[in-house]
Amino acid sequence: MTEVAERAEKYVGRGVLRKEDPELISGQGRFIDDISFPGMLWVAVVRSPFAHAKINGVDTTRATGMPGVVAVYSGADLAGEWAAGLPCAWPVPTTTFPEPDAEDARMPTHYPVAADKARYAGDAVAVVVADSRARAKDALEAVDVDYEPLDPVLDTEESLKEGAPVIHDELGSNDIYTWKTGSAEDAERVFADAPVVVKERYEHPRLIPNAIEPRGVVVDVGHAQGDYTLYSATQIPHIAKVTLSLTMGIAESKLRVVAPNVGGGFGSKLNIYAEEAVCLAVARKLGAPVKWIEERSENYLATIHGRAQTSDMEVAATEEGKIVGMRVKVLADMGAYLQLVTPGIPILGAFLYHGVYAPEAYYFECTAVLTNKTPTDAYRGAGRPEATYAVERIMDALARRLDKDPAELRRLNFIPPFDEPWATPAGLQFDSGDYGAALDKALELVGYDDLRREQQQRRSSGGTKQLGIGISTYIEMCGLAPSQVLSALRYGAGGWEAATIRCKPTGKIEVVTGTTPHGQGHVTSWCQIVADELGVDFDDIEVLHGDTAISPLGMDTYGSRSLSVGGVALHHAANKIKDKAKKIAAHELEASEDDIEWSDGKLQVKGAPDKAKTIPEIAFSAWTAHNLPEGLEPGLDETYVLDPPNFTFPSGAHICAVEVDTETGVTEITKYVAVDDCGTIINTQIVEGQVHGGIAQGIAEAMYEEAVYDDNGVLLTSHMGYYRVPSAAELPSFETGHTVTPSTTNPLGVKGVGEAGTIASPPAVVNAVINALEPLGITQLDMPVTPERVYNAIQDADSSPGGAA
Ligand code: MCN
Repeated sequence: MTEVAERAEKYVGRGVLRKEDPELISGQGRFIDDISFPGMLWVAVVRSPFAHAKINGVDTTRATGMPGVVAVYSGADLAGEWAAGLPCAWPVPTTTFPEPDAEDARMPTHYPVAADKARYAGDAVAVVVADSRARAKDALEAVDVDYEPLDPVLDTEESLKEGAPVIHDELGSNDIYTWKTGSAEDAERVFADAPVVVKERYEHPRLIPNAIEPRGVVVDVGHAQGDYTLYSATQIPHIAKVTLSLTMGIAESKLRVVAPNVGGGFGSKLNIYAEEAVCLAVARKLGAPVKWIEERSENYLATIHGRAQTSDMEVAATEEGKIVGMRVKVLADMGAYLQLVTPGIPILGAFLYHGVYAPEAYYFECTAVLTNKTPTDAYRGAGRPEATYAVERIMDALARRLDKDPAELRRLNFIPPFDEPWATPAGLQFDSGDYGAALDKALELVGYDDLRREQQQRRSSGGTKQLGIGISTYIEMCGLAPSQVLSALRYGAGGWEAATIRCKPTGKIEVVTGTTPHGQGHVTSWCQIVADELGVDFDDIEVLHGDTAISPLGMDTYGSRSLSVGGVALHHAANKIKDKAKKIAAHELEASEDDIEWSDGKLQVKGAPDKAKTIPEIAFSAWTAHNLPEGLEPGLDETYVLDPPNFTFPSGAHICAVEVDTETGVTEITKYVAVDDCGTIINTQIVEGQVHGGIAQGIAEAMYEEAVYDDNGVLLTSHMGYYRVPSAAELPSFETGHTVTPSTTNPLGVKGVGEAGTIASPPAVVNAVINALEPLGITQLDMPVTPERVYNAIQDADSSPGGAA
């Protein structure tokens, strides 16, 4: 087990208030729409109203003549601007992991503006450039696109059938890959012999990410010709710089990418979008700064969607409920194009469909398929909510089948507590865990026994408000890193992260991080780590990020990786600072290096506390360089680039209690308890906020949200009036608790927390609703469990042969 670093613990572990907030809550933040340049032009995008249509021609004459319009470009006009299509960095091959691949991934080219065919309603087909936003928008309707509508294919199973409309002609069919892991044969054997087998199909609805700030892009043209600064509401300025250089044929040295304040992303801004390339192309063509700001309804069409997977999940068990096998077949809707990591999303769940249990046989298979809908990609949790939902739903189904208490069934099957890496049936090494401890704590917090008693009373009284209790004991895999493992999964980038600490002669500390926070509070957390590690004042530390000119090295923020990779890199950089500072302290204090120790935030001669140097004192000496040890470089700046040895595996237990009105189908959450284990906690308040936000998003998924299309592939839930994003008023108070099993992967013992709530909560809610309705014979409901869906299920159950009527 890695030793957890010893620290003074002055800031770490406390709920220090976020340094970021005064600026943000007093309107001083600088978001993308706050950025403008003299002579700036506005870009607006013409989007296809058809889900699938041939483009026979684009007549720009009328639009070009409109007031203020500077240029109008069709896809064909811009074709010469692209050195390559938009990037897809995760070409998951058709293979059985971890064997070498048999066939390469089938990757359609995705040009930023479609020239031949529109492939989803919302696909960019032309671009207007004008001297104001309003004039650019006005001219959109004057662009005459000659569409020839084609039959769309909207359903994944239909899309795989022989004779289905082909979305990308060059591929010849719509299947992208079938990727497998585990042993189908072992699973077959175990399932054939098992006395109890439960199989269910779970539909994971297509979701629309709703960051407070939609996307936006500003491109400034530099003084030197061919020199561009791209400001984008993005989570990934570093990845954008590399990939957009390739798409645009711009040398990396000529492209600076800045993510200013970003109003949330939730994975949807972990992408490279058409509009980023379009704005660069227009700025290059016209030699002027340009700006594009996404409208909310555009956001619904043209920003990636999430989830959209069907899982056929099976569990095999003994009569006593001991699980012996788990297998799942997933059908994943990629949408019309492969965005940055679209194909890889189901693979992020592939290793977790057995949850916190240890079946002897495990098999996962996923087929990824194109449809004429908005592309899907990473949305908070990305693959892991799908896995968790399936395994935690089937645990309840198994409990029902065996007439066992769902908490007891889980306890019977937990992987026992461990603090050494544990080899999973799916081929990973979980870092550490104590799943029973989290469940016990959650059961106690929620008052499980009392709730079950109340449930029995309500059931016997036959009232119309039935109580349901739902449990979710989840595990997730985050801290996306070890580059070698990512490479085995065919991920197209590394998983390392960089941190630089500069100790300035003034006593101030500059931290440069390669992570790109957009709501996660890295500035505060990173200051806590550095303040404790270097014994410096929290307020003397400044954290710089989100600008490739200032922070050239980085892999950005997603996959709840920032603390366990970027924060740990910072810890290592601080150690490098201390190592160098020790040499200078020893020299100045005329002691041997071996006699210098780090104590109470200072470097001091062992046993002589009055003979000590602080980091700011040494930083000044290192800057003047008047009296440094022979051969030592001046300055006290260090960089550490970390590629950790493993992912981290946060876990926990969430329990939801609901009251379902059997006359109306309305569900009210009466209690929600979350016990999360994210290893050592740096900032208790930030963790609390992350968990709260995550649970809110998971409840939204379970009860409210779903992207719905009509038969022609037109998005019906096209704005917030139709797509129901719950507000605080619809959500209960959450009761939270923690267990701490430090990660064995990193010296801080930390695991990620940014997605935990979203991953854990949907099965807790749906299990609770089904549990409430069990006496009516209802054992299956898909998300979202809206009043209408619940009401209809009750009506169907009433009229069925075994129904209550
Ligand atoms: N933290 C901590 N102790 C821990 C774990 C985390 O104090 N043991 C703190 C970290 O220091 C950091 C925050 O919690 O300040 C989140 O850390 P981490 O779990 O490493 O996640 P990331 O910073 O990498 O954030 C990414 C994650 C993802 S993948 C999505 S999606 C998401 C999320 O964070 N999108 C968000 N949280 C979001 N929060 C906001 N406000 N907006 C988004 O778009």
